Amino acid sequence: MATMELLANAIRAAYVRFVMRSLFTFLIFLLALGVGNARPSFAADVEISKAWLRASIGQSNVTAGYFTIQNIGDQDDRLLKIQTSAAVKAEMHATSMGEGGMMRMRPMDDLAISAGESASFRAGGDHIMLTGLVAPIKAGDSIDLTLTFEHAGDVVVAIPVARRNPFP
Ligand SMILES: [Cu+2]
Repeated sequence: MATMELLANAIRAAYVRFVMRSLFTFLIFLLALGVGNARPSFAADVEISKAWLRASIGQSNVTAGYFTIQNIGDQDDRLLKIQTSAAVKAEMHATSMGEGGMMRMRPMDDLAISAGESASFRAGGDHIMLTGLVAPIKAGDSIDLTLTFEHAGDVVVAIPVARRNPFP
């Protein structure tokens, strides 16, 4: 009798160990799957370079920023949105020569970057416009921008602030 009970207990214990081990393996499998899926399609597909923000002047609550986006992925992408806690609004602006030689700028809906190509916001041309600065931004500061891409997702870049173009 006692032997039968011991045997039953041993079988039950082995069964519980088996289930626990299977669950654990399954969990690890899920984790690996999730990490494997998340890595390659995000962030790694775009590279930001030559980034800088112009220091704001006096109490002005507006300034501009510039950077180059390299699409190192194998699919075309688009920059859709820019956000920062340093300003109420961060927009992409296109600059063009208007009537009478006046420079004009207008908001862009998005910026396309073909696979393997790059696109730039440059001093004197298209730029990022920050309006409603929370506080003046000074040379030497670093401001985080969150760039939202159609495919690469959200990419956070720390952009240095300078008085004049460090990449002429
Ligand atoms: Cu502008």
